[in-house]
Amino acid sequence: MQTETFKVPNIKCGGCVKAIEDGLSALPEVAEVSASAERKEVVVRGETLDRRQLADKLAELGYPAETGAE
Ligand SMILES: [Cu+2]
Repeated sequence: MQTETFKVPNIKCGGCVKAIEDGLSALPEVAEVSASAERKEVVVRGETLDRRQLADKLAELGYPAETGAE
């Protein structure tokens, strides 16, 4: 299992958390998504994750990740 963590500054509330968790969970390679409004962080687990694809999806959902945060 692979883990990718993203810093996402504009997670503001539970609605944002749900939108991100639902949006990323829709990707077939994603097994688990945990978003936190408190930490402004999204943790994704799955097999063969493509970090760029996940970042693109976050941006598409309206929650762009900070670049450079590995
Ligand atoms: Cu929100």
